Amino acid sequence: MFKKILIANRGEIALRIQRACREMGIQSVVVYSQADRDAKYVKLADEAVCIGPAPSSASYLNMPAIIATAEVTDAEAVHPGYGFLSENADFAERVERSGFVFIGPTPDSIRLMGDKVTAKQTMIKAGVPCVPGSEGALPEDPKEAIRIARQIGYPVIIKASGGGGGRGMRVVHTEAALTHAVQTTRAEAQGAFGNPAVYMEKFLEHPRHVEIQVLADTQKNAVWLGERDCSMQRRHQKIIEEAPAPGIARRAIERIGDRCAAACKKMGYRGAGTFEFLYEDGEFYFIEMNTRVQVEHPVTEWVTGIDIVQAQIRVAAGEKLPFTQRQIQMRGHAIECRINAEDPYKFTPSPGRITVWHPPGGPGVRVDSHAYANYVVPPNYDSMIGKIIVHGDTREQALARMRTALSETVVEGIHTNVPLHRELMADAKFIEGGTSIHYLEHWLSQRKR
Ligand code: MV4
Repeated sequence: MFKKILIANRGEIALRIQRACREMGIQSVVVYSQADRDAKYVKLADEAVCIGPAPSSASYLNMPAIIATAEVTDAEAVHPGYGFLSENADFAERVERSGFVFIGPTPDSIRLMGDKVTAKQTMIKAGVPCVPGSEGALPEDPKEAIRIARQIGYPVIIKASGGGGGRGMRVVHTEAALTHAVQTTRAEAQGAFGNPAVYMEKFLEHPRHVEIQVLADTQKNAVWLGERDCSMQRRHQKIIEEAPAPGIARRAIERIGDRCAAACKKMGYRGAGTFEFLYEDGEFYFIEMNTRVQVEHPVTEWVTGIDIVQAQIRVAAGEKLPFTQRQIQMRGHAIECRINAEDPYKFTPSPGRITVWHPPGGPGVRVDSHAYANYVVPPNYDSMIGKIIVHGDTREQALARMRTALSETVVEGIHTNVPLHRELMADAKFIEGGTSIHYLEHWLSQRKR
């Protein structure tokens, strides 16, 4: 096992990774920007190195500074967390070329899944069901696009192969609008991703976002750890996630989970990963694969009892997965609320000093946060300051525990979305379960105040 790991991230996930290291008896080094000097994980770290000024481009995205820090501190491996460089194949490659272990998949896997056209082709070959659409990238000839769209049926969606996570997409409802939409998406894709390739899919109008967590080792073992329902989102930012997905038959989930694990084996995938699906009318359709640990990993940890961050570290060190699929049992129900420093009505960021900080506690409550009283939320990064995760024997118990947890939560000095979460935990449709990806935005447009 590694003696020392460098954590190339900030915020709650830096603290989460640090805790995993400590429990495993591994020393950790954190890198931080000038804006994060007073962060909790910096104070708690075995070693901390300032790598640059506040803008991420000069610090958390500064590859030479991060690799140089690994060198001077004698770290053996680099954990990238989520966001920042976590899905940057060139970074993974530079880490490995410099003689360190990248705690994540191989650069080739990251590249394969980062290109959405090759990702989809890989999944089709591996027997993972995908949204009907163009086989590969759309050809230049507009007549071809028209032919494919007729075959699929309108509405269709044009997506940039270099995009993902909601960037570079356009819905098309009529043939009259198709050629222009393809052209514009291509031009935008070239500008934003340096890759003009686009592809076409049938546009699903009211799907849920259901994802499968996987873990794979370097000995071709792969397992899936159940699903998460992440449909409660606004502008592609998830705010509530839960496991299991309410109202979906276990047989259907098992079938898709087994396909995901089989695909990992076929690809020679290593590490943690997430297969994102749209779920509509009883069917799953693969859209993208994420090759990192995700924000919402705790809900899976709680229903499976598996520490995903520790597992990432173990498989990166070459250890075999310590469990087989049969040994993985799902128990109870977990819900996560992301706490953001933002106006709960207008969603404008609300950085600044947290004057009062009372996180919740009690049975079945976990709080992953780097915040504390007097902590100053910097304006330079994502507004998420923590996550409240609850577990119960049933969804009803988990909901009750989340309501209690949110009622105990006090954050003063900045605005947070805690009031929004309180309202949603009392919403009849959310309580019923199974709302689509459009529910929150629709709900917000009808909301009083
Ligand atoms: C779609 C779709 C409907 N039909 N693809 C948005 C993020 C990116 N991961 C894929 N996305 C979508 N792809 C087809 N064929 C609707 C979305 C979508 C969405 C997906 C997941 C979570 C939230 C979403 C919000 C708007 C649109």
